Amino acid sequence: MGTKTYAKPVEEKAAVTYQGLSRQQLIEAYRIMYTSRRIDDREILLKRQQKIFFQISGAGHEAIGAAAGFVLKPGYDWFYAYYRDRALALALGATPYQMFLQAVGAADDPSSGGRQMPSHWSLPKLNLVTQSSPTGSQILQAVGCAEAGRYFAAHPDAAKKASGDYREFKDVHFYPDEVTYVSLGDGTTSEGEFWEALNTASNRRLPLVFVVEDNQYAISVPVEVQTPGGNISRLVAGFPNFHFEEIDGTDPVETYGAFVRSVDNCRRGNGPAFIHAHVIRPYSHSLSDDERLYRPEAERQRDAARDPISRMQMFLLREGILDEKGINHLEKQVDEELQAAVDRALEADRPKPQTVTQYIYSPNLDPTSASFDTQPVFPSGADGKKPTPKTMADLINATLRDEMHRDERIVIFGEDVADCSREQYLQAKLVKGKGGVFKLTSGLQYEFGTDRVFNSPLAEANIVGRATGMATRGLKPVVEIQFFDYIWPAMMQLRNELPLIRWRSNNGFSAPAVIRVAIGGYLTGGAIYHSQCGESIFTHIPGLRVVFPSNALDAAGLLRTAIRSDDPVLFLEHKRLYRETFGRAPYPGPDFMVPFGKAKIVQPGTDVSVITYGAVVPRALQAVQRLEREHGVKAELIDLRCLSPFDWEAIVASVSKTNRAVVAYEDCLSWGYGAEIVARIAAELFDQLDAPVRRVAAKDTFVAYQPILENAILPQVDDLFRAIQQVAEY
Ligand SMILES: Cc1ncc(C[n+]2csc(CCOP(=O)(O)OP(=O)(O)O)c2C)c(N)n1
Ligand SMILES: [Mg+2]
Repeated sequence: MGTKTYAKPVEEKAAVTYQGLSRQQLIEAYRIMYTSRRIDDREILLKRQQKIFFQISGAGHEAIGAAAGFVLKPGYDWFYAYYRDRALALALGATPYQMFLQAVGAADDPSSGGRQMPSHWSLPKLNLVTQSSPTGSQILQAVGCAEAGRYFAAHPDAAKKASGDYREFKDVHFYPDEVTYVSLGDGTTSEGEFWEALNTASNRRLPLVFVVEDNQYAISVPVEVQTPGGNISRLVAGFPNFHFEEIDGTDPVETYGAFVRSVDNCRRGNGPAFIHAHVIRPYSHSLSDDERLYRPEAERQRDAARDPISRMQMFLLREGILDEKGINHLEKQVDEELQAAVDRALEADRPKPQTVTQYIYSPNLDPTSASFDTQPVFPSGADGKKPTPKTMADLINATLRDEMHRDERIVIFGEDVADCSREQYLQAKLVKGKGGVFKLTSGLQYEFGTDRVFNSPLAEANIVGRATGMATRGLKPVVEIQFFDYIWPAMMQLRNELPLIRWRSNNGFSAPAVIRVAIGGYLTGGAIYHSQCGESIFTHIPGLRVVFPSNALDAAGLLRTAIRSDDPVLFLEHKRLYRETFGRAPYPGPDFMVPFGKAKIVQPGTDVSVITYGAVVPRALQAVQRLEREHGVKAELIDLRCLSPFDWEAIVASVSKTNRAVVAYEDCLSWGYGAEIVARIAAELFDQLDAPVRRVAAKDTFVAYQPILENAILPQVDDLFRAIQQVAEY
């Protein structure tokens, strides 16, 4: 281990340091490592006694945490630490008691209030950011976190508090030379998001330390199955701008040296670092795994010989840093502390069942409230004439522009959203710039600069993962997914990360980012992969607000609400409506907002309620107008505008009046968004109904290219007309 000074007499050794670590620090390192291991042992016992419900250990990985803890600063640097980083959490300041509180699922578990498994760290004061269980989903968020620190350093005013929106509840702190730590296992390097993160860290030279804790196994799968050639260092060596280290991660002294060099490199702004630490996994993967099923005894013995706890103990003895008595004393102290912590945790209050819905959304800012309900202020037109109506695309662009002026925390990125990544072309006025495939972000990079509006790599998880990390730090990313059809690579982030940050950390962290997505069909030629809907997949996710405007004015008002809100929002923009004549409006001014969860009565009526949203709204309007003309049926047309939350009260009011309902949507009929509305109507308004509730939606197939097929698949005016008529006349 470390510098070989053991031949020297004891007196001389007092002054000797070990790669810069003092003898006192080495004792401290041992205390942390031993504590970490003993917590695992205690938890294993507790699990066997059925006093806790899950256990995963940091055994074999302790030296990394102890070493990193001497180099990185809690509350200053940022930490995305995976489940084997118990020693790191201790080194940063987490207490054994806090860990046992999580293990028993106590109300006062500071990481999650009993919501997450043990070893899923979240301690806001330490900048230890809430972790989840999917392997690898932390890495892109760490990239976003590092980017946020850099952004605030360049835009310090953006960090200031402001009232009237999410900023009131989102304190920002940053340091110009801060570093973000992210760790993962050898198996996790197989996840695509790992490579997407390397890409951006490298390209942007981010102050980010990747730590791969290579224990040779991902549950039962050995490293050579994950990593061609068996060594991740060799594979990543080609990434530019990195500082690389490959070390024995069971040796705290060697590991410390690697961290000193890596972190120094990051703090100087040279770029990211990659520490590949070879460690061991002396216990099975978790208590649900028995490694003897796939690892022979001899291999396990080889690992055991490298156990960092016993090696460190031997090292301290050999170096004369602690004698046997000293070691025994330290261990006894730790064991007593742990016993007391376990006893207290077992007695601690458990969470109350009625708290389960707390912190799904911001407890501070309610986007359905009256403060988000403001009146439009239209410009006066030239020569006293009415102002020119603008398209939905125009108004979204104008809203983004005004909000960017108002709030310097807003950054915009995505595929093709910049005017021109080679900004010298823009500066020399050689090109006009692109600004999005639908031009929704046109001119924004030109006006606000490349650090506020920029292109991402062609990688959707990259976009959403980074946005999540940025939003956790207090930025307001308003990112774009170019086509809904391609949102799926980001699904892990959208289903398991962004909307869960607040709930799973028991309000310790939040990530109110806005994801704008171009959605929908009726494009004549859009075909399978440029026409998809699928909003119900996202309204099924608690914690995510889902908005789907049908016209320019609502789009402007709802987008502003989305941006100022304290919750993550999926903002669905129908491509067919971007430039439609239907629903154009003059710009409603820089403070116009539409609250979430408030439907709009597009046309009042008494005979049947038609509940819909998005591009079906103009089609349903045609149908109900024709129905009135030809049959004298007065249908009430309701545009939900916001899908989660949705305006149940408006539906109740309407159906109580008409006693009949049709629910229409563009997506496939079965399991679609309308199913929930119809179920609620059936359950709660049964007594009011004079006819069965009908759904009108797409056929349960894919959207085809040939317009004859597309028309047959997507719901048309005629389909709506017939269904509404039948229900009205039932
Ligand atoms: C995305 C995802 N797939 C599968 C799992 C189940 N799982 C949990 S840990 C693990 C192995 C991780 O191995 P590695 O990255 O080497 O970390 P180690 O546990 O060895 O430290 C697997 C497959 C998961 N949590 N997340
Ligand atoms: Mg592993």
